[in-house]
Amino acid sequence: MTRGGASATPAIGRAAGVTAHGKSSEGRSAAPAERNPPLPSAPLGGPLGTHLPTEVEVDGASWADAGPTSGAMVAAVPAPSPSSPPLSPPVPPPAVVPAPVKDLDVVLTHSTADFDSLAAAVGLAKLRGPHTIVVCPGGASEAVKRFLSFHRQLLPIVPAKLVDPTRLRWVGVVDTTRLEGLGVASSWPAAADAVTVIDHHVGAVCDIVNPHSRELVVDDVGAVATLIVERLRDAGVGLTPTEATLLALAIHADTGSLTYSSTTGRDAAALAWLMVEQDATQRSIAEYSGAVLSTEQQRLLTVGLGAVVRHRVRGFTVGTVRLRAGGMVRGINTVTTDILDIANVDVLLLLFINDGSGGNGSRRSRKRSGGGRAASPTAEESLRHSHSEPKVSGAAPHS
Ligand SMILES: [Mn+2]
Repeated sequence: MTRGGASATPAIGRAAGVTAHGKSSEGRSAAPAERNPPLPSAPLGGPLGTHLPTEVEVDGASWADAGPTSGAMVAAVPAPSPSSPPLSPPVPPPAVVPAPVKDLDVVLTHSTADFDSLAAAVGLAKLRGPHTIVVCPGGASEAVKRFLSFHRQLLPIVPAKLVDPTRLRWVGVVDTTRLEGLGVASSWPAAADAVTVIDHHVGAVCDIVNPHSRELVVDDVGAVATLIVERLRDAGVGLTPTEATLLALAIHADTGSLTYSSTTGRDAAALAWLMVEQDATQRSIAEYSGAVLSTEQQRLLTVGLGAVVRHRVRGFTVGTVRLRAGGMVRGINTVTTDILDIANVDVLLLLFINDGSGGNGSRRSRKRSGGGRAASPTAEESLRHSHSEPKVSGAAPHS
């Protein structure tokens, strides 16, 4: 029997009821329960969720009619008279079944969480309820780390190592449909009772599965945060300024402040709602948004997005693009990652041609090519001195 998405909570409730029965029977009916032989253990042998329907069959109609509480059940069983044949024995409470406690609802970002993934995760957790936590299973981008250094305590973010996967009841995944994007948490969706995947990369194959229930939502909008904002708005959920700002940042980041060709009117409407109806802070948005790309990075990003050629290779969408500049460009890796994210391809091969006509000596420039966003000169300085991190600008996992 396949159980639907609503199975998790009822299953927990049923398990709790069974436990309550066992406890309450200690006083009045402990002795009869001991006299009666236990039922064959077959119906109880399966994992939680599979034994429950069988239990209903064993109990029969009179138990169902008696209601859920143990008191009602005890009262409903007529007292045996000496002449009557023995009743079918009251079913001893299966309180000894060590039902795993499934009480964790978790939303996952993808690895190296960007603003869109983090914001959508925070928003989806808000929709689910205050008990829901957010896990970034593979770290976060530099810009997101900067934002979190000030705002983490206001968001329900929990380190992955503190989560016990056996307790997962529901897992939400945002901004990716690929298991490989979930890093150390890639086994979590299958371990939960239900999974919800929400993404905006149309055409990507979803390999995130769950044996019980999977809800998959993929819609063609500029930012997945837009899909979450629409749900929050429709549900009448009010946001904190931090949440509203984060969601606005996500829409700014993934739509190039509503300029990329992937932008839709829904992105603009969602951003407007965050600014007008909620308390998104414009100053914070300006501080953390895509304005930190240098002019040259912005130019290459715009040119690159328009020049991506798509190829279908063994089920994957491979994008190729050639960019040319008159000298080395700082943070070309950031441009590459942005193109990969926004162009909706699984793999991106980017060829950057340095015409050499620029003023920068190539040796000196190469040393600097590990820099990220241009507006962080201190970070770039430290990169020059600390380590020369190899940058893979040709291919990166889909996110
Ligand atoms: Mn996105």
